[in-house]
Amino acid sequence: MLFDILTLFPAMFDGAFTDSIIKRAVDKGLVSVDIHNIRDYSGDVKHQTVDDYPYGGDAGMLMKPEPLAAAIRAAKERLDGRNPTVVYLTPAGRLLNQDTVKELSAKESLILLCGRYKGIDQRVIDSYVDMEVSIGDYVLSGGEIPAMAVVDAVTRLIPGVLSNIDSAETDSFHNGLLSHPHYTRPEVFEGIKVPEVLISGHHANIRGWQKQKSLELTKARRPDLLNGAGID
Ligand code: 6GU
Repeated sequence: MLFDILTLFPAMFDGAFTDSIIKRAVDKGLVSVDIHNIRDYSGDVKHQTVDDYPYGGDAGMLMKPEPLAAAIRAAKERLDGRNPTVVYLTPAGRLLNQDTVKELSAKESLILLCGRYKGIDQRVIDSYVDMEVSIGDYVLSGGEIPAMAVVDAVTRLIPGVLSNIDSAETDSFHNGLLSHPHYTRPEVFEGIKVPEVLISGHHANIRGWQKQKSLELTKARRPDLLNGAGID
């Protein structure tokens, strides 16, 4: 998977992918992450202007269309033959969930467009963007943190990235449910004992307990997920 990230704040990505799993994926050549500054495509050599006032007189600034279009065209040239999908990170986008992450992980390459200010000119969305994605119902200052979330979540699903130890199988959402509670040593911590079944050595009972806890937790916290998991 090739990620090409277009942003006005490339420095925000410094250190973002030096975490063990993403770094290992990059080192193994399973993914590559390329960061580009949209300002480099402003064409306005003197001022490098990338924003302007909105028509209609709303408060705040918008990202101008020309630098964005030039930055996307350049990214498409870099990814020529790799069939890039252009994803614009915006609170107005489709809410990112594990199904969308799976869909994105099947692509050959992704161009992640990070917005700032009040957003971008609609014509860029209409002409250049394939998918709009939001990471939740709250407002962030820009698409950079959402782009990092997309890179992380998508990379984890690329074959060969996760070892058995960090297997996706015990992750929340893997089977559409939240993960059951987890325990490690010591057996008694601040007077609280690890559930007996987990130290019983009885694998069928352990699996049964985990499944039941996973269902209970999902029912209590995220009942909306149960329909998606085919359980009521
Ligand atoms: Cl993708 N962008 C911004 N600016 N805020 C968000 C978001 C995206 N997703 C949730 N909040």
